[in-house]
Amino acid sequence: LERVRVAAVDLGATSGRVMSCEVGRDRLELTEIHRFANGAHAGPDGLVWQIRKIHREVLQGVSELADHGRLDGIGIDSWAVDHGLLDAVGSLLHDPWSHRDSRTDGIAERISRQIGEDELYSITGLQQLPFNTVYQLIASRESEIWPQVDRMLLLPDLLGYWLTGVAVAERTNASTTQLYDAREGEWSQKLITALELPERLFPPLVDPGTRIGTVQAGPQVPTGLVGTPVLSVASHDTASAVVAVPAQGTDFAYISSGTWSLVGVELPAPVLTEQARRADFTNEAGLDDSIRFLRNVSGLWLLAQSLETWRRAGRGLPGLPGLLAQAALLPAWRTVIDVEDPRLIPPGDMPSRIMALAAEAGEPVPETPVEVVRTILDGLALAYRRNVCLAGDLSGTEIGVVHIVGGGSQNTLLCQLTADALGIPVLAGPAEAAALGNALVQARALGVELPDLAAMRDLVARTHPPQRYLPRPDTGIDAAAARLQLQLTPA
Ligand code: LFR
Repeated sequence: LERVRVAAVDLGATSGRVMSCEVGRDRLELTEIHRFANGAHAGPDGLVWQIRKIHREVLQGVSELADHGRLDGIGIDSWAVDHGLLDAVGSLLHDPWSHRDSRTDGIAERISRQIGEDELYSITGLQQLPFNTVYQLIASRESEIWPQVDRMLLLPDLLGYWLTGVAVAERTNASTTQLYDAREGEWSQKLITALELPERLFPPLVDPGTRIGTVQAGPQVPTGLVGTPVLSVASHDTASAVVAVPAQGTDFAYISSGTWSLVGVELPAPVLTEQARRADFTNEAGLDDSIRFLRNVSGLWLLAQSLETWRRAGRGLPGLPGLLAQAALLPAWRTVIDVEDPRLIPPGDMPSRIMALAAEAGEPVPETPVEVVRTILDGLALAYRRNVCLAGDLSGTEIGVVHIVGGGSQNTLLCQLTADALGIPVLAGPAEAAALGNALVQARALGVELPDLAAMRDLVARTHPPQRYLPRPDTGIDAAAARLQLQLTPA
């Protein structure tokens, strides 16, 4: 096929979307078909995703797309780590828990002591996030559903299973579980055995671009969809976003900026050194055996939760664009906080937590909403600087330019502050990089001539040229970065 029309289903923690994408050698056109709000729901036993509702929304969007023309394939990507637990006949036993739930508190420490931090890192090469799939599975072992659990499916694989009846584990997302051997590219039998997890939990791995099956008839499935091919994509949203970074050359770092920010570089092989472990960098699988060497450093979640807090308190504020416009007028780096502090992970009153962090660090406490917004953006830009520099140093990569993709690429203040903080150009966009990366991988699998990542990126750059931000001089960045460093290395 020279030109295809595919459904790119991109599920984010705050919104899900079904996009139609036409892809050819010189064409990459994205149209939003259906968008719906998403968010974790506080259930009786924790924060969960209403996955059946998500499934319905996906079906609605995809069938709308199928009603209006040929549909060559469906691909699904979502945030990583979270998963459904199925029994032996394939029924979902519980709504998937959210990684922001507190049930994993303390588990990472326990498992690290049992296995050894070095050993864990030398196998998986993963950042120690408290919510990694492995820690969630250990938490689930204590729940009453555990005796019935037969299989674990990451969210895009679960939705793919519901569409096709075929259960697989797509590689890029499997690599975020901390049960995947980064060097071997296989589930880590060693860890699975050491943790006494049943082997049957883990489905066979597939690469992005594998045809999983076709849509099967079912009570909720519109007949027009039956028979449509379902393809695996780089189903970790970050992996799909990295595919669509419009980079030319290899001297670039990327920031996939959404609910979370993922900051790093692309490498041919994992970096599993002691320094990388201490810096807590992750080695996740990317397209075509590439490695995403990056750190998860919080993100627009901080803004979203702040807005939510102010809305609930009934504060009559201008919308986000208004707040950002006012925040842009404030001096840079007046308050420096560490946005990676784990206390900012759970949902809740983010402005108060941010004020408390500032007070604790001896920084001026932001008082108005505009000041809080500015503190968040300044903090994100500083975290971006720190982690881009670390990614370069730890991997021996010379970085000349930083690409910001995802929703954060539309935040002009954040992009400008990032350029200022790093002292190198920032290229911003596309905002819908994950959906584009999803569609590109499907297109290649369906026969469009896009031999490698370079060809895919070139097509993105030609069709979605990024916006350029140049660093402004004399913003006082070095002093601010030194204050952050002080907070990160307590005496
Ligand atoms: C981004 C993301 C990150 C992952 C976090 C939790 O949407 O997928 O890469 O660390 O969500 O799954």
